[in-house]
Parts: sequence; C-alpha cells; structure tokens
Amino acid sequence: MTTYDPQNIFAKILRGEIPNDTVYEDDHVLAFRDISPQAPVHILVIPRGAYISIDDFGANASAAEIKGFYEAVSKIVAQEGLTKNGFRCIANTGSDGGQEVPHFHQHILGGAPVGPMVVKKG
Ligand code: DGP
Repeated sequence: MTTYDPQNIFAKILRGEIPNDTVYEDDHVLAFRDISPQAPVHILVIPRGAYISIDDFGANASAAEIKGFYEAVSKIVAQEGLTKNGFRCIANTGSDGGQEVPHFHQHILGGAPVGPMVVKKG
C-alpha cells in the first residue's frame, strides 16, 4: 500500500499552510468549498487524520473518527440546506476513480440536479 504523503494539498490545508473557505470544522473533520465547484454547492469533507482514501479510512480509522466523519456530513448537508432536494456524495479513489489528492475526501454536490452518476465511455 502507498504511504501517506504529508505534502499533499489537503494536508497543507489542515496545517493552515494554504487558505480555504471553511464551512464546518470539529475535532474530526474539516469541510471547505471546492476550488473548482461542479455544482452550486460543492464541499469537500476531509478527516483530520492521515488517510489516503475511503478504503484506508474505513480499514484504519478509529470508530470515533468514522462516526465523527459521517455525523459531520449530516450536519453539513443540513447546514447547507441540501436535505430537502437531495445531494450527491462522491469519494474518488485511486487512478481508476480519478482521485487527484491523496488524502481521503468526500465531495458533497447539490443545490441543483447534479446530472447522471457516471458518463459512460465508448
Ligand atoms: P479528486 O479528483 O476527487 O481528488 O478531487 C480533488 C478536488 O480538490 C478537486 O475537485 C479540486 C479540489 N482542490 C484541489 N486543490 C484545492 C485547493 O487548494 N483548495 C480547494 N478548496 N480545493 C482544491
């Protein structure tokens, strides 16, 4: 398994080395607006712990971290007014999943219909 790169951009954001537009934070997570939004609301939720991907997080995070992460997601979607019409959560993972930043992050997209889940190729 690849080792965590502490120089990835979200690690730098967590350390306060790069500014971000924070929408929520607590002991377990930081959530901020995506720099390149793909929907009217596009938020990234990241754990404070050093986890590369959703499978790394699920396998290696503590129960408190996992519970805290998903409790935060629920708070954020309520805070952003997304519970009435819905939203989409995406965790791109690895090269086939199109993951660009190797620190687990969950995208929350909403505020308008977000379109088909996957655009088929070929
Ligand atoms: P992914 O492809 O799932 O790894 O998505 C990475 C997302 O991170 C992408 O939508 C753009 C966003 N992003 C990259 N660099 C920054 C940054 O410095 N600040 C913020 N707010 N978002 C970033």
